[in-house]
Amino acid sequence: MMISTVRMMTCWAGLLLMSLGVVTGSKVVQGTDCTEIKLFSPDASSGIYTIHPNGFKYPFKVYCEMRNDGGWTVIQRRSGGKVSFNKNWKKYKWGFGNIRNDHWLGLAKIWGLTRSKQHKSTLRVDLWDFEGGSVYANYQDFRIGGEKAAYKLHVGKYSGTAGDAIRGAYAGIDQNGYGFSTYDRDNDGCSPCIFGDIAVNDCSAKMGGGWWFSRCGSADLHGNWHSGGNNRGWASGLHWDTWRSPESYSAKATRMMVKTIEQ
Ligand SMILES: [Ca+2]
Repeated sequence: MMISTVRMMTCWAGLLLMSLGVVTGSKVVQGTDCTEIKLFSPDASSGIYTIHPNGFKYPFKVYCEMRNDGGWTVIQRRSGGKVSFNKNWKKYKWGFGNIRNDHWLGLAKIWGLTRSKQHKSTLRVDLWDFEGGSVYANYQDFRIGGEKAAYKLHVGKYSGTAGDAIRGAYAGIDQNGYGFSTYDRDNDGCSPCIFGDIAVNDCSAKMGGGWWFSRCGSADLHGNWHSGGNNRGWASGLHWDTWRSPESYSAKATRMMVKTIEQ
């Protein structure tokens, strides 16, 4: 009751309360997500903030990328090999790594961020190569289902320069609509898939890390990180195979982030 009253006041007198913050327990909640924080505080700089999505059980910390086109809540970042993404279901559910550096925010939190009927979310995927270049992919209407639906992926219209790897570099491997898989939870589209003379039952084992694997698909940013000069031809890597295909190029760095748009 207390929290919802404060929330309503936050809506009415956003600017003032945003600057003061709303105290719940030991944490100061600064907004429902990074988009809202940026909206109420246009000068807010990129960094760590505590958010509390509407209807979610508890507040949590995130890294906000504050850009001219709005505040983006970072859900994934990779820039090296220190943080392994070869983790089990529980880790992918709750998140791992350090939000200031390489991390996965967690499926439960991403579900909390994208489930509201009051807004739609845009997913932006940034990819950096070892040659100084970068590309991006934007997906409108990004959301994931709850845990009972295996955090099923939904993405809408694609735009960008990286290509639509979620729908795939060729037909029949669309990852849109698939549940999330980890090495201990198989929700992929292979039972088995035949690649040449290899039968694959478990895409997570083949491509590495947890992802919304189909058969298995062209996107997987959660395989093993590979250093420059040693980043081509690996089955497991930071793959976005509509970009730099067909050489199975593993990216130098990646970032996934979400911006919300009120409906
Ligand atoms: Ca399977």
